[in-house]
Amino acid sequence: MKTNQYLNYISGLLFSLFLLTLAACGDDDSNDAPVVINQPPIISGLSEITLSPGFETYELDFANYVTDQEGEIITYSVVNSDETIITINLAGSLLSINEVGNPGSSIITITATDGQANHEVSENFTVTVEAINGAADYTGNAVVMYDFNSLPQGSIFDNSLPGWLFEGSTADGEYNAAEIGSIIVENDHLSIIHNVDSTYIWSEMVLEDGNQDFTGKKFRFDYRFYTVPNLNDMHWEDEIPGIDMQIYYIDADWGDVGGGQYRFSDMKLEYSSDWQSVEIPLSEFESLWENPVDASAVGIIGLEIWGGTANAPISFRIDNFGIVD
Ligand SMILES: [Ca+2]
Ligand SMILES: [Ca+2]
Repeated sequence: MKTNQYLNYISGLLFSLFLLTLAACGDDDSNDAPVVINQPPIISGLSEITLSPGFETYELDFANYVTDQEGEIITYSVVNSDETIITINLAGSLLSINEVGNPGSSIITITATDGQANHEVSENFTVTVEAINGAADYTGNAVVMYDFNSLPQGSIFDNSLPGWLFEGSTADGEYNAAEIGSIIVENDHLSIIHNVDSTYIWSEMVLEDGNQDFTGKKFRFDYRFYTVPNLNDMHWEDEIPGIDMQIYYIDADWGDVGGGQYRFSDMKLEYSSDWQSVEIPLSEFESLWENPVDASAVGIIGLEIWGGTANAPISFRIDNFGIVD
């Protein structure tokens, strides 16, 4: 080898070494042993969820929607935007969505991480709880029937219902509708929540045509989601404030003829996420304020609620309220 050839050979060798050094220092994946970068988890496939009333609990396993390149252990956290619509629990990757009882939408934000720095990824999805529909319209022969259809939504203290008279009071006799729990016209039925200490709601339906003969007929209504504290068959006007409700009927002059009352504590209603019907013959009612039980001249029918506290509210829905054959 001549000197020039030798020098060329050496410089070529050095240049090759230089290139190798460059390759080893860079991220160029042309290298035979590419450097693998740990990737954050990927969330995919989550979509909007629509739930019908009465779903109680809906479960979703995030493990089905989150992958990680390295298969590392993923930890999850969630945020729920509206706890008046749903509440949530997270156990590992399993999310439980719990019914509150109100219609509407809440946004859930899931965050997943594989534990590496800056590897938290988030995704939102919306959970919609559909509005609760009233009971099917009553198809029997009704002589007085309030189905609450086609009424404006909102509190009955703000929205007058035709023929209905509503009052509320605290135990000391002061009237303040805003403090008397709520009876809401909601999507063709009434939603009743009574959660204020020592108050009552008195609602009377004054029949347009005066006294009518309801002999042999029945009081009826549909109910759903009925929850109450222990009924104790006492009125707040008694010495100990009590918790109960009653339906009643009376003549237009409150005692000329007579009437009757029937307390919910005697109906022994069960909680139900479906609509249930109650029908009670007027002849089976008890005496109302010492008046004789008599349905031959009825001018007023009513629903009265007393009791319920913030911690133990009376809560239920009611529809198709009236007198039927
Ligand atoms: Ca990873
Ligand atoms: Ca209805």
